[in-house]
Amino acid sequence: MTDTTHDINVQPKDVIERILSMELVRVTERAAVSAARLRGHGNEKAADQAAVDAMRRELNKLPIEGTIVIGEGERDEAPMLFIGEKVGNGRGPKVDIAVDPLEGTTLCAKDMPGAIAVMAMAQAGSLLYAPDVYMDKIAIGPGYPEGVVDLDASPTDNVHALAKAKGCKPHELSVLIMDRPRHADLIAAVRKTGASIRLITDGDVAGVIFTAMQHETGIDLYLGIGGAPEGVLAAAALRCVGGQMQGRLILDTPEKVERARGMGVADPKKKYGMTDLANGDVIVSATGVTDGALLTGVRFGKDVIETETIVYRSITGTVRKIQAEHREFEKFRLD
Ligand code: VTB
Ligand code: MG
Ligand code: MG
Repeated sequence: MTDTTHDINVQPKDVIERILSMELVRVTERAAVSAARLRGHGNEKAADQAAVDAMRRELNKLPIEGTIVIGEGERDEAPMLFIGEKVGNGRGPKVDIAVDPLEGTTLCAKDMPGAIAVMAMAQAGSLLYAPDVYMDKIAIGPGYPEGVVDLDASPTDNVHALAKAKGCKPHELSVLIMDRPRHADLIAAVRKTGASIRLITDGDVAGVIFTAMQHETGIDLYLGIGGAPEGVLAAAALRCVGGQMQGRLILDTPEKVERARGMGVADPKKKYGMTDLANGDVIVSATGVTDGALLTGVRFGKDVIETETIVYRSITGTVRKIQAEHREFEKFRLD
């Protein structure tokens, strides 16, 4: 590969074939179309299963020796592309793969905004190998001094520090938080600063990415606890566009600590920076299932299926939106 790099931390030998970007687009397109057929049918599991099956089938066509390092887990009893599963045809580079075939199963089942099919790929050993537990996260978009916010600072301090760095008042900032009872104290603390809060019911991969699209979304800061797989996927995307993110696994039972240890997590309290979560040359692809601020959902026409996909590549910082019209429907059949 001879691509110039905008990321000085990545060595040429660690660059993965850029042609794989297009292959990832195909994978998330097909997962999204399969899930979207079950959009609005009130059945999370069926939609998730359809996305998983389509994603696995497409992944296994790729010229890679892939390992799923971030997959579905026991937490939501999802039908899994499980952690450790080998994917690809085995004739290509060794890569780590993080997937969420249907990020926002409830959003899809209820046809609410923001369901996506998403995956990331990087050279083997580059993505955090973590169990499907919760993760405490903080994220901001590009353009701020390193360390301006910190996972271990109070929400109050973070809001004030960010406002100062942006040159505005706290009440001019907008913070995105998942609407959960576990965030009652966090929400109260942020409200006290005067900042605005956008609550989302689900979908914090996009929620984190929104901080890097401030001019479109209005979101300055992401705070709170969501899934760890979603944390790694979001970090991978944020790596490509700049921004800052930190995360900490929530290993609140001895059993979770053990599980994480088995996957190489020596320090259960470790605070992960963005490159601890996703390192090296990362490619991320996401296709809209339902309409959302990041992506338009799948459209089923009489003779055409339309999809919208965003694909990120860290080594060059290139972001592409790919609008596709599919006229061969056979490729979406799952049998
Ligand atoms: C989180 C979040 C995801 O599901 O995993 C959430 O990261 C589940 O959290 O974006 P709860 O157990 O609190 O419902 C999503 O919202 C969608 O997968
Ligand atoms: Mg999922
Ligand atoms: Mg998810």
